[in-house]
Amino acid sequence: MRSRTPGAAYIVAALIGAVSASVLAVGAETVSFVEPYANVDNTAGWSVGDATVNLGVTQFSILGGVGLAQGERAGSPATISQRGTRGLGVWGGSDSDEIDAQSGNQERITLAFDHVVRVNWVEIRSLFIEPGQVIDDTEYGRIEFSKAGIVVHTEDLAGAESPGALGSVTASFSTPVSADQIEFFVPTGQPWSAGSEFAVAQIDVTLFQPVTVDIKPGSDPNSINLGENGVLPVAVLGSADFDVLEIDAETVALGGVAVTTRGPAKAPKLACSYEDANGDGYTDLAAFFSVQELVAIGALTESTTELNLTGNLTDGLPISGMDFVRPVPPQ
Ligand SMILES: [Ca+2]
Ligand SMILES: [Ca+2]
Ligand SMILES: [Ca+2]
Ligand SMILES: [Ca+2]
Repeated sequence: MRSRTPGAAYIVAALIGAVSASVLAVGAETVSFVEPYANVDNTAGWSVGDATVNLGVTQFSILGGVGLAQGERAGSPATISQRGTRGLGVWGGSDSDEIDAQSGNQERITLAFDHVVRVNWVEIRSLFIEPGQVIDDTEYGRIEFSKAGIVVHTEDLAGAESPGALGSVTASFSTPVSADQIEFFVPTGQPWSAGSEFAVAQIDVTLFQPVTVDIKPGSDPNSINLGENGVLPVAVLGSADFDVLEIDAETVALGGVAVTTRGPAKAPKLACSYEDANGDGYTDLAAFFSVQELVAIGALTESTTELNLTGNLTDGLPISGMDFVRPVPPQ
């Protein structure tokens, strides 16, 4: 077996159909809206140090286009502000450098992703202990995580530090939250709404699960006769850290070709099974693909050197892995 985990340039291309030059590390990614900035696609004109700037836009892209940061006030797009020591806010309102909800005009920063990601932790700043609040001296803020438009997790965060300090509050999750949207706001109609304002500092997300793929298990090199009318067996290997039962087999594809089917035409079943393909004691997903389907769409030609396997886990997080192949011309 020769396999390796994919570079993120590949996964970005596979997920959004774009050829991207972005280079993202595999695994968890921190997006930072405070200095030093990270995984923001364009920081031209951004704050230096403690200065507050009006970014002059209502949205911008992050993570090589996988995510979009959006500003909103009272349900309409609003210009985003940014401060090097605090992060994102919505320009205007009671505090131009933060998200607030004065006069019922609720401001909101939304981070929307084009697929489900796992959110590992979130940091917001400027939730201070501030004398003179309505119910007590604490500032509050809410974070809502949603998937396909349904809220799946809510975090209410309260102030922890005195004005003048950083006022940083981090929410981390023992089980990361699977979501495709994160919304930051101060809920209206709460006794503590007035005077509560905060900024979005950083998030840490996992964009996809790298998987180890073995094309033609037990064989290397992975020679494939381009005239072959049969199927190509491919194993996605399980491990102590990865249970292949988490994979939604319906979504698995190799080179863009879905798992082939078998059985009666009226009741076809996916050609896959769970077995220990490499004998290491961990269950693997064995899936079968039609060689001629791979040839027909041009995924497998005489010059192909590797094939990519994609799919989703049952929670929607994408998987990605690849293995090398050695095509043999039809004989
Ligand atoms: Ca504001
Ligand atoms: Ca504040
Ligand atoms: Ca092999
Ligand atoms: Ca195994």
